[in-house]
Amino acid sequence: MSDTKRYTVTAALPYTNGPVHIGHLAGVYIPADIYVRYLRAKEKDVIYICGSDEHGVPITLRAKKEGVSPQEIVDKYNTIIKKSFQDFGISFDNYSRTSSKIHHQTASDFFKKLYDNGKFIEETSMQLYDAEADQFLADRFVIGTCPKCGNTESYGDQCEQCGTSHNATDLIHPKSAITGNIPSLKETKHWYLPLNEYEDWLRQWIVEGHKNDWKPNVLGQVKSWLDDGLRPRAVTRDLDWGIPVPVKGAKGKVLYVWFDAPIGYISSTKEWASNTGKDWEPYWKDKDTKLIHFIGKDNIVFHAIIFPSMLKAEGSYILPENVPANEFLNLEGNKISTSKNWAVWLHEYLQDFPDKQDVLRYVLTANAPESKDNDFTWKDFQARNNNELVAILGNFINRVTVLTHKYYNGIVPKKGNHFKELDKIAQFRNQIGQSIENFRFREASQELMNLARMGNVFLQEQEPWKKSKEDPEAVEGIMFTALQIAAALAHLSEPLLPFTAKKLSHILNTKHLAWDLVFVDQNQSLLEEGHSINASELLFEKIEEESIQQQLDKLAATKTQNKEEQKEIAPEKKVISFDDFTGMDIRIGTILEAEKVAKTKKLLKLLVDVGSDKRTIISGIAETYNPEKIIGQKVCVLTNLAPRKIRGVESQGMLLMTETKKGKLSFITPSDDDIHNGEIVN
Ligand code: B3M
Ligand code: ZN
Repeated sequence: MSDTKRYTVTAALPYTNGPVHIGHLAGVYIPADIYVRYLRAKEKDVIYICGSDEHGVPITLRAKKEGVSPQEIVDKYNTIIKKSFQDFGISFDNYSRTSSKIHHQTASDFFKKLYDNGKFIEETSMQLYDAEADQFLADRFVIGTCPKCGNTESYGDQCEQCGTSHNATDLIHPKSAITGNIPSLKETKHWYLPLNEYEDWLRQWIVEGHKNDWKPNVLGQVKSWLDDGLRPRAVTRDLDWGIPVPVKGAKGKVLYVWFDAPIGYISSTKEWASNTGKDWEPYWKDKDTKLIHFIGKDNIVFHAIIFPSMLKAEGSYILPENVPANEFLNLEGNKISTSKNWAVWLHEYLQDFPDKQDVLRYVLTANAPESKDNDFTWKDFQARNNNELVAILGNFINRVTVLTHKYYNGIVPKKGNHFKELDKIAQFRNQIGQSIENFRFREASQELMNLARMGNVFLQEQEPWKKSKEDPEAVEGIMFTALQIAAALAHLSEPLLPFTAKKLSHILNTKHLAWDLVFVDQNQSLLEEGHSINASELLFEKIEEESIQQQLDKLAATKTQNKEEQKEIAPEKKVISFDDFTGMDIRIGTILEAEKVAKTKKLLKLLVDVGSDKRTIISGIAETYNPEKIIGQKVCVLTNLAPRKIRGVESQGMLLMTETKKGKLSFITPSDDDIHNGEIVN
């Protein structure tokens, strides 16, 4: 750390498809903020870069859902996100937007340079297409089974369950997220980054070069992708929301969001430089600069594999020094979900607890998902506040300041005896610093708390309140020491608890001190004899049952609402015998032909191959499925249902379907492709 000239620290650009929640904070923005605040205290040249990620399918989908334009969506959430970060004290040097002009220009130029230098493969191929929506299906527009882990809700570009990044055509049983249709294939041209050509280099750089300093969860993922082998990845899309592909013959095409978004770090740096009159280039091109990306675990592949390959292909940039990714935070035992509103939203937290930024910071740091997924509970939030912030840190400061006013009218007394606790201040400083440098923020938060604990134990052992009459000189030395510990807490808490540090500095009437100067020895004190402190104030207050209950009630209401939105579970039917069941002949079939039944809304006439024969079945699925889309669909058929005439046509069986509350139907299909027509379901 000592000889590093400069740091460029980035935090993942949040998608502007919703507000920021505690999962984002714990995973990315708080750890990055602690890290840069620490570097600033170390008087390093550091910039903290972020901005809104305003392209990509998540934005388009949200716009469709709310019935407004993508621009309206990004404007709305960019404003909410930016303000909540500010109010929460996340100290970005620059917060930009990927819809900005400077970003469009930077991303365009980047693509153009790679294109001109022959770094892409141009290829026309068959891609998933939703005819009804008139839309190619990539990324989050398509959902299907992950070829690697079997998760049935994988996106086209990435499976959130196993983290694998893939091409949309790799999905098993793909389905359009827009219409629910089974996609067809249509030809289209795209530009691909041949990741396979970077495989050896990546292995060398990461697996060999960073085996000791990258977090095990990051290295593990990277190794597994490299072992599976990398393939060319399309970096363009057929969409109308995004940055137009800046080459001939690319009308209607935009850059893939994961191509443009990380370039957003560069454009945000450029914006910062032009606002501050600085030069952006050393922050991205000087090899004495350390580039550090703070991200969540679902972003690892993009920051450890794809973006570095892009930077390498471009040629003039430095590579990330580290990619400290966190795991996920759950909320009260369930996965945080924007669409299910299962989250603690930052802007709402700030409304409910307007002066408690540091409480949330502390709880999310002390319980950060650094090496495994973790759970946030409101009970734990309350306990950490009441038992640690109030009872340990707040209590120590309160005792010191109240006694200083009582005994000395707020004036720092003489030093007197040199207590060993004074020497520990520098040790604590070093330990907290080491933990932060190693991205162990939980540990740092506990060491800070241990420093306050040491202060409490010291006072408890020395009992100045018992000696104030008979040994005033000893009490001076004790209080002097306690005041130094309090001042050390004011300085060393700044990265972790910036609001508290500010308040405490005000109470102690002391100014910011560089990190390395936080120590006490024979020649230096943090608060000199004769220095006067300000009136004592409480740093933290107890959080009562009532406000915790309010938060729990809010979550309970969300749960109830989500349940109501799902279909109520139908009551169980009456018991049948085993023979009743085996009497039903259910088998696998494939739809060969489908056409609408004239003058009906719901009915399709199907020809289904059930192995033994091909038969006509009339099925009420026309409101969910277009006839041309379901040719080739595998289905389950009840084949021995007595034939019935429907609209003049004999129906010789029934398709098994499930239906959502909203009336959307879905076929029951075998999960393996090598199940053949005629095979029995039992
Ligand atoms: N917008 C964050 C996400 O997955 C994504 C990060 C971009 S960082 C360049 O929500
Ligand atoms: Zn998967």
